Amino acid sequence: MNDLKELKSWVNSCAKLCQPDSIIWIDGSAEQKARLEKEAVESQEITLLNQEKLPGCFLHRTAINDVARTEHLTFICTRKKHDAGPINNWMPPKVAYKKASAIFKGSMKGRAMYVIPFSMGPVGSEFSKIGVELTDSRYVVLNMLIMSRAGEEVLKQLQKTQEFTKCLHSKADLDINRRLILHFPEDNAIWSVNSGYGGNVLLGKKCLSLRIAGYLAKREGWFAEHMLIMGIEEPSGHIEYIAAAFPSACGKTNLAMLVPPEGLKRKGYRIWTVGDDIAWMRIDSDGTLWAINPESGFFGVAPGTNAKSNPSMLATIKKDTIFTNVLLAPDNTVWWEGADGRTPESGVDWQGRTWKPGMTDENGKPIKGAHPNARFTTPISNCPSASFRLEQHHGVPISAIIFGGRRSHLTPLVFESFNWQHGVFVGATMASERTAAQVGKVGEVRRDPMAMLPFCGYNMADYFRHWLKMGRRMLNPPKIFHANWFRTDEHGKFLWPGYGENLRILEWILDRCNNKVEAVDSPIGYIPRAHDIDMTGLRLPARAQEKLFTINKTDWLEEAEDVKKFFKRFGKDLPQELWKEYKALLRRLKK
Ligand code: GTP
Ligand code: SPV
Ligand code: MN
Repeated sequence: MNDLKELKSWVNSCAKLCQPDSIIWIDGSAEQKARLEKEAVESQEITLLNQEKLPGCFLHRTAINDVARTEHLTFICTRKKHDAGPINNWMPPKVAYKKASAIFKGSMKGRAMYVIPFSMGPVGSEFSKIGVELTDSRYVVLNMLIMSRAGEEVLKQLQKTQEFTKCLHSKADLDINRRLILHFPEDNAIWSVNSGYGGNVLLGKKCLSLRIAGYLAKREGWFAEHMLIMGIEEPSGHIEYIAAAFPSACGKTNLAMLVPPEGLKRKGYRIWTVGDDIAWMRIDSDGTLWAINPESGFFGVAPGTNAKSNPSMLATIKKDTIFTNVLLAPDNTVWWEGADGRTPESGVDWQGRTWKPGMTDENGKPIKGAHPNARFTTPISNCPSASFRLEQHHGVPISAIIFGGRRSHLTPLVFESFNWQHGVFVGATMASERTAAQVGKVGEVRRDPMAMLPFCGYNMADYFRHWLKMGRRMLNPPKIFHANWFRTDEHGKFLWPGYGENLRILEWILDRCNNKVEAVDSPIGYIPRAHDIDMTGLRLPARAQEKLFTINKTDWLEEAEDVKKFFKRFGKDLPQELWKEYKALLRRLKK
């Protein structure tokens, strides 16, 4: 049997660079986890919450300039710049290693280095990939134990497969000026330093499962996507699965565990949550697309999570959960803006300061108790709607793919693409208003193809080509749709109630997949006939439904101009098929 020589020698070389006091291998046992929790409480990395009300729960606060992904400090390091493409930040590997080595040097002094062997996907599944993360943060270890399958069983599997992604992380001194999130797809490696925030440091998540996995997926002929996966069960017991790509903080988690609205209860649907953030999808021998969620936990947005918006998540986070950057209430529980019940009379805010409701800053703006990108890390197995197929190596078959963004104007509630190629165009031309999930100006519309703008580990023109090619390989490709839950009226109010009510739209989508309803032709795709969306029990304000489906040709022509500018950034690399679709759209809009 192989003795994991390569792994051990890599661990040693990293230890030589980072100079930790000790090296601790994470075995995945309950005893070791309890010990780490105890140590992390003692070192004040985390705070023990009210164990009566929140058993197994902890609070963590990040540094105040380390609360979201830092896309401007995230790099794809390929030998050729062209391979990273025009969208990614790029650094030559040699330069990157040299620069980062200087920062990693001695960065773990006085701390332990933890070695976390983890599997993305069920251990041993065809889909799965193994990574090993080295980190000096107990918070990272505790999060990785929730988000991935980690420990000894993974090492056993590694002895068989040999292949793993080398993930090196050090919080160093959390200095934003020396923060780097580096990806080396050609070396199957990730280096992250000077951050302690989620997507920057839980390297199995966006770094491995999207940027590195995407690169592998292109080479090996599969998909690694920023998508939720959910099952919709009809009373007959038949379950249809869908995958949906919405940008960060645009509703994946909420949709993945929706609760059917009152008016549709009579139909007896049941929702099964497979995943809320990442989908790995393969074409099976039956010619259809099958998907797994490589993660085993949710890293969900806290603000706005309440009994109405997401009751399943509320049930999930009652135990075994790590809360990050939320408000600490006087009874040692947690609170955030948009939580249920009464606002606590006081508390400690996400920055560790005394907080009272109604406090304002020097500009008169309310001071928030929780950061807008405050999150919780919680095991999927706690979720009442967790799919019974989570551990199945085969995944679930996908009937529909939904792209979507946060657009207060322009895009209708839902439309369907004419075919796969047009669907790829719809995904490639997606745009969305920025949220608090990444550092930058909230609200600004930016193009975010397939919700992968910050997560594509190679040249995005090749990514589009890969999408087109995969479609040609499928006997039975999923139908592609576009949804927008966020359109507003002239007063800025949401036109659509969203959340559970979104099931009404999913129902139409599935009816379309099963050829049960006709649709109306429009310049941008097929849209529903008004009576085909079941509105039982839902009364929208006058004309809201009409406004939700308005397609304003002038606005769309303006949008097309922006698409053209975006496409031009790829030069001659952009697949001709997408230009063809672009021209066809213009023709339809001008007709
Ligand atoms: P990431 O974890 O960052 O990838 O985000 P996500 O796509 O999983 O987003 P999430 O479901 O956490 O939702 C983000 C925000 O959008 C929350 O504040 C939600 O309350 C809000 N939201 C989700 N679904 C809807 C919806 O259908 N309508 C409206 N108006 N808001 C929604
Ligand atoms: C996102 O930003 O899309 C997230 C959170 O899901 S993070 O893990 O930070 O990427
Ligand atoms: Mn996400």
